[in-house]
Amino acid sequence: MQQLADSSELDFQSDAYKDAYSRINAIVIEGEQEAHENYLALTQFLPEYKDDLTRLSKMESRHKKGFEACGRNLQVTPDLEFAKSFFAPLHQNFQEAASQGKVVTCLLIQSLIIECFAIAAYNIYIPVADDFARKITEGVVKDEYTHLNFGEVWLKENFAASKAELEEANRHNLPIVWKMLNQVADDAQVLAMEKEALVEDFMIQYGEALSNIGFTTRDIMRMSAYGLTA
Ligand code: Y39
Ligand code: FE
Ligand code: FE
Ligand code: FE
Repeated sequence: MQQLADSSELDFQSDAYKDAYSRINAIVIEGEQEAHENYLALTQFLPEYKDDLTRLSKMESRHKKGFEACGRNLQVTPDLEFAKSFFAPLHQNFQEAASQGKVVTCLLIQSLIIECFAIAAYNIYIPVADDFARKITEGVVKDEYTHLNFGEVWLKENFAASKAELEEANRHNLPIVWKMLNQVADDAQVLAMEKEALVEDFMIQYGEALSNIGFTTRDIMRMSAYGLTA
């Protein structure tokens, strides 16, 4: 779906824009911080990929710094408390899986679900961003595709042994993503990011990822339907 909102109407300095940005910018900053921590946590389960995961983790720290600069550029103070509560359910599920050594669940949450969410959000944001944030976000989204790819490649190589855990983790975590999207829809709209476009881009990325890993179209349809009514 095309971005329908007219970005030429946006006033990046209006109170309404800055208020919505204080939450969306915080979500992105907190998300990048948690992504940094999540890739570091994964090194303990995948020691043979320690260098790769450390590199991904450092990229996430750079992303965080970039988005902090975007907030400063608009003189917006990010509402980090809101952002922590926004991510809490996914964060808790990741932590719980990590404490049980469930690497497949950790990869599904971070490298598939969160990366696809990030790619969708950044793709939809780029055409309606201010010039400063657009340049930063264009650089970041390229990295996010490589993070998604890391998860896809590992899960594809370990598909048979991972399939049941992936389906279970999808069932528990996909509904949370729809709730998160609903929570952020009004603020996203103020930034000229349409909820329908976010949902569509997420579904395309996530469906393609599941397909690359080895799921059939039938599996993907079934798995994608979880929590759509959330
Ligand atoms: O891997 C990453 O860098 C992901 C952590 C970043 C998450 C970004 C979450 C974006 C949601 C924004 C919602 C705006 C509508
Ligand atoms: Fe990132
Ligand atoms: Fe934490
Ligand atoms: Fe990432």
